[in-house]
Amino acid sequence: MREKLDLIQKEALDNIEKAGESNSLEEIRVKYLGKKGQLTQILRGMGKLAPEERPVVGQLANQVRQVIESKLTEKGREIEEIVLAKRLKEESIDVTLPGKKPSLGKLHPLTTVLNQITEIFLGMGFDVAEGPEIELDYYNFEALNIPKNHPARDTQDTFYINENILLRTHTSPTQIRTMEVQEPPIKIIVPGRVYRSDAVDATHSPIFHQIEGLVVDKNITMGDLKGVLDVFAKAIFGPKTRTRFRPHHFPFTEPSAEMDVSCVTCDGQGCRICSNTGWIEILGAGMVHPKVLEYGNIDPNEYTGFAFGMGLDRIVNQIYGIDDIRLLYENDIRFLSQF
Ligand code: 2NM
Repeated sequence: MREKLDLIQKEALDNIEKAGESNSLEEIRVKYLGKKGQLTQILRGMGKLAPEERPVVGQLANQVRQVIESKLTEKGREIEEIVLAKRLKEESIDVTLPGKKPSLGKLHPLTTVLNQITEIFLGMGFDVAEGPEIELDYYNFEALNIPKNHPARDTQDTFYINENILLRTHTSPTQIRTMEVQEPPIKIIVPGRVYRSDAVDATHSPIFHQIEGLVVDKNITMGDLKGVLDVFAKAIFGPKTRTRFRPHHFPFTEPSAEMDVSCVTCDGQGCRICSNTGWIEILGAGMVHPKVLEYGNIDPNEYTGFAFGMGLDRIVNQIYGIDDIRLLYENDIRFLSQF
């Protein structure tokens, strides 16, 4: 029995010494000290021993148990330390390495300039109105006093969906819709996408962006029009900017005008951009035609109004010195990330 216990102890210590990880230590513990373990079996079998032998063998067996247990604990700590050291080595972080910079997104130049223009008009008390891009012929043409045979209605310019429905060619239909539902005073700008059946080149795109504006109240005059648009021009192009108004014709305004600003690039000295004139045409405007007010359910004997419209794309190109409208629509990140 003694020899058997000696053998168990020796074999157990041997196995513990060779154990590599805590998992196999647990196996060893079960094998010798567990419920069905070798040492436990011996203690159970003690009943068969002579009474005087029992305490001796019992003491010895307990000694063996203690030796195995303390060896298991010792080896367990050893393995823990090794595993920890290994982890610390593997997971060490070099805090002196440079960080990885996430690349930040940017606003498209069209969005940046639209935001600036919107802020300028909000500052003058305007609201922003928006409307559908798919419009009725009635709102896009009829209510704007564009007669049936007007060249602007030509299928060459307009994307028709059917006889009555089209892609809006300007944002003015939203002005009519606003007049229909809102009593004056009305003071809105209407930014948005518009569509014209143009071949793509450096200055044309079938989709482009407009900002139009409408002011209707009692006693609105051409002086209000000129004042608002001059303030706008100086705010967006810089305080030294000069403006001039030339007579023009639009079916929906009377009288009508175009506004030029002193060339942003040469400050009016004359350059390639302004074809040596010192001026850049920036928008169309005029006093809202009485018939158009009537289409909007507004009495032209009681109210007058002015309206204007400008192409956002051209203004963006002026500000950033871009000479090809296509660059605004190709979404080439190398181009866009410059702004
Ligand atoms: C322009 C030029 C002049 C304009 C007129 C209206 C409305 F609906 F009130 F009659 N909206 N926009 C207008 C006037 C637009 O764009 C070059």
